[in-house]
Amino acid sequence: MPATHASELTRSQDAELEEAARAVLDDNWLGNSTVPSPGLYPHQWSWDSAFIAIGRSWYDQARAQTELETLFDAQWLNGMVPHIVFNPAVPPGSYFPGPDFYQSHRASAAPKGIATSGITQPPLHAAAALEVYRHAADPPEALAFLERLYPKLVAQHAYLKSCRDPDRCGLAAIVHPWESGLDNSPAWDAALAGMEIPPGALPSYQRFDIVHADPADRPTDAAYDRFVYLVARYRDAGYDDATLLARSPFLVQGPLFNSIWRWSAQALAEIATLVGDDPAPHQADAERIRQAILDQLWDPPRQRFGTRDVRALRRNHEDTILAFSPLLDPELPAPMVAAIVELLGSPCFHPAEAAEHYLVPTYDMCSPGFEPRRYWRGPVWINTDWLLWLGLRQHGVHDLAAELRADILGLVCRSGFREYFHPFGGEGFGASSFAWSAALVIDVLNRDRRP
Ligand code: 2M8
Repeated sequence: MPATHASELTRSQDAELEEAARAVLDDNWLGNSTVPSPGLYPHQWSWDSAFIAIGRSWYDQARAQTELETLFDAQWLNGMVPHIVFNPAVPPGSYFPGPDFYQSHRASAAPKGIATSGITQPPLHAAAALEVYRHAADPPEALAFLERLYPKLVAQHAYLKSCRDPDRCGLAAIVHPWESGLDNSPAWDAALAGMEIPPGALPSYQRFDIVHADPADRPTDAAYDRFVYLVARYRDAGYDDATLLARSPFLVQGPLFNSIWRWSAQALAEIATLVGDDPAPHQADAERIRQAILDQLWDPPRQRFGTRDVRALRRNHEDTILAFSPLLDPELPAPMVAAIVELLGSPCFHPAEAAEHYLVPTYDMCSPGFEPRRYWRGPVWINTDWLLWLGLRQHGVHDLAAELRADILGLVCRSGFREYFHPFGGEGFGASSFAWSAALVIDVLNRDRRP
C-alpha cells in the first residue's frame, strides 16, 4: 500500500490502494456474503453488509447484490432485519453472543433454519440497494434485483414504523446499544447507568472479543454485563416487540439511526418509482422522520443534535459523532448545518493543526471521558467519516469534506484497513482486514472519479 500522504496520491497509487481494498473484500467473501473480519467478526453483520455492497457496487455488481439478498433471506416475518446472520460453519466459541445465546428459534417471527440475532441495526439497506443500481454495469439485472428486494425493504421500514416508535413521534427507538452500530459510545452511558441488573439475572458468559483484540480497546466488562443482560431479557420474552417497548429498560432515539432511516426512506421512494410502485408513502415517511429529527433531537439551547432517552424522557448531553449525522439530510436547515460545522471545526472535534491528526474523533476530545483507543469513545472510524464526508459534500462544505477525504485515505495508507484509528498519529486498532474500511475507501476513490 502506498505510504505517501493521501492528498498527494498519484493515479497509480490510487489504483494500488483500490487493489489492496478489493483484496480485503475478496479474502473476506464467503460465497454469499462478506465477514467484517475473519477473526473478531466471523458472521454476517447487517449494516456492515450495506457498506460493503456500496463499495463493491463500483466494480462487482453480482456480489454487491448477493450480499444484500443473503442478508434479507434472514429477514424475520415481522420485517425485522437481524443485526447478525450466523454462519453455521463457524465453530462454537468463535464469537459471543453466538447462536446458542440468542436462540432466535424461540421467536415465532424468526426465519426457519437460519440462526440470527434478535435485534436490528441502522437501516442503511435501501440506500445501499439504490447505489448498487446506480453503479450497475448491467442495468436490467440491477432493476430485477431491485424488484426482488423492494417488498423486503418495504417490510423492514414498516417494522420500524409500527414496532419501534413507542410514542408515535416519527422516530425509531433502539432497544440495545448494539442496535446503534456505535455500541460503546458515551451517548448510551446515562441510559445504561440507570439500569439495575437484579441479583442472579445475569447469565454467566465468556467473552471472545478480547481474545482477538486488546481488552484496553474494547468495551469494559461492566458494559458487556449490561449488553448481555439486555439480550437475555429480550430472548426470554420471545423477542416480542410489544413487551420490548413496554418494559425494555433501554429505549433510546438517536440521530444516526434515524438519519439513516430517513435517507433509506427517500431511497425507497426512488426505488418504488423504478419498480413501478407509488413513491408517495415513502416520501411521506421520509418527511415524517425528517421533521421528527428536527423536533425531537435538536436541542435549541445547546444548538446540537443528540439522543433522547424515551424511558427517562431526557436528552443526553454528551457530544459524540452522532451529533453530525443529520447532515445526511439534503434539506437540513442552514442554521443547523452551520452549527454542526462549527462544532466539527472546534477544538472538541478538530485537533490543532500542529499535531499529526486525523478527523473525526468519535467523542468530544475536551471531555474527561475521551479515550482515543477505546471502542467508539474517541477513535476515528472510516464508516462515520464516510457518512460525514457525504453529508458535508451535499451541503457544499468542500474544505472540510476534502480534509475528511484525505484523512480517510491517509489512515489506511498509514495503518492498513484496520477497524479504527488513533485520532493523533493514526495508529490502527481492532480487527485487521476490516471489510467496511476497505469498501468505503473504494467508494471514496470512485465517487470522485465518476461523480
Ligand atoms: C461491532 O459490534 C459488535 C456487536 O454487534 C461487537 O462489538 O461485537 C460494531 O462496531 C458494529 O457497528 C459492527 O456492525 C460490528 C461488526 O463490524 O462490530
